[in-house]
Order: sequence, then C-alpha cells, then structure tokens
Amino acid sequence: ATGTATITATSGSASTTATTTVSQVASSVTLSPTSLSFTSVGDTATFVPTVKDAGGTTISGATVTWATLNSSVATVSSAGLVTAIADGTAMITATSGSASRTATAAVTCSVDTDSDRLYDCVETNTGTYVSTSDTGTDPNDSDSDDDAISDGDEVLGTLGGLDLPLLGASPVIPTILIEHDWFDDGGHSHKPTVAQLDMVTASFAAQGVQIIHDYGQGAPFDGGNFISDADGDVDGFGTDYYAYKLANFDANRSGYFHYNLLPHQYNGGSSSGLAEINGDDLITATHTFYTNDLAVAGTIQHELGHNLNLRHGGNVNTNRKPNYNSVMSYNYQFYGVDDDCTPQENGVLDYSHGVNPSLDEENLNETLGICGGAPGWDWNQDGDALDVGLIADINRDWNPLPSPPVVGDGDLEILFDYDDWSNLSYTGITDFDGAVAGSREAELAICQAFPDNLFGTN
Ligand SMILES: [Ca+2]
Ligand SMILES: [Ca+2]
Ligand SMILES: [Ca+2]
Ligand SMILES: [Ca+2]
Ligand SMILES: [Zn+2]
Ligand SMILES: [Zn+2]
Repeated sequence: ATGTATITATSGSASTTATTTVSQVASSVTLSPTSLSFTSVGDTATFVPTVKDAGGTTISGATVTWATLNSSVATVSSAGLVTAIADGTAMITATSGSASRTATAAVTCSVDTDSDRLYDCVETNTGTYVSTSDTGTDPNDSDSDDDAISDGDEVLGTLGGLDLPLLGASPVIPTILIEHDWFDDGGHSHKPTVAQLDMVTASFAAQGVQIIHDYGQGAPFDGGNFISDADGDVDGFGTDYYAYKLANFDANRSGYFHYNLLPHQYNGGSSSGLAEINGDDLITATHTFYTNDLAVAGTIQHELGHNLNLRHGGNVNTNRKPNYNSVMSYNYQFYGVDDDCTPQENGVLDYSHGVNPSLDEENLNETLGICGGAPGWDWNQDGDALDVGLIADINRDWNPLPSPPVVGDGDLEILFDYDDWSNLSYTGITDFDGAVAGSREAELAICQAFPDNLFGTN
C-alpha cells in the first residue's frame, strides 16, 4: 500500500537504517456497469469506476477523469454521470494515471415499436402531453386514447397535411372532429350557432371527450361553410349530398372528420336527421326549429351518436325506453334527458350512463319508478303509483301525458338501460366515403319527425 516504511538491519552491535517509500500506481480501470443503454433522450445513469494497481489491489480515492468521444450522443460529467443526448452510440472513457477504460453508452431513439411515427423515446406514457419530445403516449399502442386517430397523426399532423395539433387534437384525450356545412333558405340560415355547438362540446367534455367543431369560425377552422342550394332540401345520402361533400370538404379530412350537413330538410320530409351508424356522414335537418338551441344541440348530438355507433335504444333499436336516459331516445332528443327519475325530460344534454335498472313490461312494480326506488311512476295511469305485477307497454312518449293512455311499440319485453358513454365507437371516421352511389357499407338511421310545438311547422 501507499506509505513510508523504515527498515532497520542489525548485525551484532552494528545496525543501519534506511527508509523506503511505496506509492501505488494505477494499472487498470474497470467500470460498473460495463455499458449503458438509454431509450429516452435526457435520461441519465452513472458509471462507477474501480482503479487497481499492478498487484490487483484497489486504489481507493484514485483520481479519475472522464471524456466522451461522441458528445452529440451522450455527455459525461466529472463524476461519471452520463446523459443521453440523441440517437447513436457514444464511447465514454475513464482515465486514471496511465490506465484507462472505454465503455459504450447507446442511445436508441430511432425505435418505433408501435409504428405510429413517434419514437419510443418520446412516447413517455405519462398520459399527459407536454411536447413532441414528451408526448405522454404509450410506446406500445399506436392509438393511446382509442379514438381511431393514431398518436403520430395527433402529435405531428397527418401524412396528408391535416394539421391536427393546430386544430387542438390531443393524443391522450379521445378526440372527435366534425365539420358543419349549412344551407340558407327562405330568409333564414341553418348555420349552427356557437351556443348550440358549445352545448354539445360541454356534454362530451364532461365525460372526458374532446369535440372539435369546424363551422368556419376562422383559421385554422376554415372548413365549415354556407352551401348555396336552390330549395334547402338535400337528397339524403344521395348524389347531391356527396357532390356537396366533394366540393366543400377537404380530401385530407376524410378518415378524420365527421361531415354534418345542415339543410332545411331532406328528401322533402319532416325527419330531423339521417346518419350512418358507426360512420362519418350525418344530416341535421333543423327545419323551423333552428333557433331552438336545445333541440338543435340535441339533434346534432343524436345524429353524431349514430355515427358513434349508438341506436335509438343504445345497442338496440327499441325506442323511447323510459329507463334509457339518452338524447338517442326520441323522448329526449329535442328536450334533453331526465334528471329526476321520471320518464319526462328535463333539458339535460347527455347520453345514457347505463345506471338504471331494467323494466320488465310483463312484471312492473310502480313503486320502483325508473331509478329502482322513489319516486314511483304510474305506468298504467290509474291515478296511483302502487301497482305491482303490472303488465304495460311503456316505451312510448310520456310528455305530455295522453288521455286515454297511448300504448308503446306493441311488444312486451324487458327494457334495458345502456351505457352509451362507455361504448362509443370512434371507428366510424374510417368508413368508406360513399361518394359513389350504392358503395357505402354503413347502416343508416332515419330519425324522428320534428314536432310541431318546436317553433311552428315547415
Ligand atoms: Ca411509437
Ligand atoms: Ca388517438
Ligand atoms: Ca385524441
Ligand atoms: Ca314495449
Ligand atoms: Zn330553412
Ligand atoms: Zn336517430
């Protein structure tokens, strides 16, 4: 070991002394670990050196200096702390005296495991988007928020030049994009108002879903526009609809946006809307109720709901189920859903949450109402809410209460609530665009006539 020793030699009475000094010389340097690898830029790790002399004895406190031969890939501090800078392999050298050791620090930021155009190293999987180098997305899932738009498209924009980040799309929040084009006719406009669209936005936002409207409100929202039509009537999803879509909907929005046309009416009828089930095309026909914000917002959310794979009874076509509290039901499309456990509407824009118990039309208990307890409901309209074991066809309009009672749909069945929000499908945007007549695959939903008591008639 390093130090000074005094050596004394003695012969008889004679002796002599000498001093000798031993100093350890660094002969080898080893590093632990023997190499480093990083998958995220900015990550750090430390090399711990061990310096030994020629005899194999560790020299404690030996001075070590550090260097990187590739500082654009990884840097190293005076304490051996290595920081990943960019894709590549850096040679890191530790030197003590005349001994040294070189080890590699590999930064692999060019791996895109899920093929979404974002390298694993920027997909930090935190669930929070910070920047293009810290996206919060999952490196093993190309669509982290399950909205049928890839992480790369939402972070970088699409290969077709659609700037989704500029439009506000988030890769970690389900995003719905919808373009609204409208007709003006007879001295009025079917352009949806800010108030109407804000109501729809708020309904989705309350469930953690982001909806981005383009009604031509200013760049980058310059897709929505007025369409000049002779009579305010469009031919359903026919030749005219798709000619208008072709002329007024940017091609690079196909596969990303829903397309909502707001005419006065379609096919000359009184229906309030037409939509593809699990598709991307919808018609919101606002007739003479275009100034009724709740009715317009409810109808847009209703038709969009069909695009999101909802039917008039959620997962079934059974309509007007009193326990299915959704704007998809004809009972609630124009007037909002119930909020006090009666089958009558209360102006709340919402899809169903699926929390109500089922109702057996062949074995009803009036005391249980529609929420499974008070308040009860008088299903047979005999003046009390006390009947049990009742048979009644109750999926019908309950407002206003008719006298005598009208019947429902002619079937006696068990009526189930449905959790719309948990079952929204976002894949409709990838539906083939039916620009060619007869080539569409999506099933259509034809929606209810607008009621006369919503601002006049057509
Ligand atoms: Ca990726
Ligand atoms: Ca996505
Ligand atoms: Ca999204
Ligand atoms: Ca029924
Ligand atoms: Zn009109
Ligand atoms: Zn409908």
